[in-house]
Formats: sequence, structure tokens, C-alpha cells
Amino acid sequence: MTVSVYEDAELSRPAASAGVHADADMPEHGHGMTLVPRVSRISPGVFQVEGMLMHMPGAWEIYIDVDREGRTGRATFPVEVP
Ligand SMILES: [Cu+2]
Repeated sequence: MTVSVYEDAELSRPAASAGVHADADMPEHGHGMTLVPRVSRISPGVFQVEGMLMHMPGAWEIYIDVDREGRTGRATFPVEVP
């Protein structure tokens, strides 16, 4: 998957100094993925994430942690895997 991080709500200024970490869990089952995803920066504020293997059906949450200027913020995306 591709993750883009912006400085502003209008999505006009890519967050060039940001770093990204990606993960996913099944909160109802208390486990995560069996692989550690690899993140590579492909342009300022844009990241390619590989290895997001959600290995069983059900309710997952994808976590995108954004590191910037010594602070980390998390975006959580619920995903239902059929
Ligand atoms: Cu599970």
C-alpha cells in the first residue's frame, strides 16, 4: 500500500520531514501480523509499505504511526478482511 502524509488538511503540502511505521492487529484476537512490514520512502511525504499480510479473515486495524520532529501520531484504519 502507499501512504501519503501532508502538513495541511487541504492535502496540498507533503510532510517532507515525516517518517512512517506501519502495523496491523486483530484487537478481538489479541494478535498482530506474522510479518514485519517494510516501509520505503518513495518521494517527500510518500511511502511504499510492503508485507502487510493479514493472514486470517475478520476485523483488523491498520496502524500508521507518523514520526515528525520528535513526536509520533497514530492513524487507525479499521479493515474487515472477508
Ligand atoms: Cu485473528
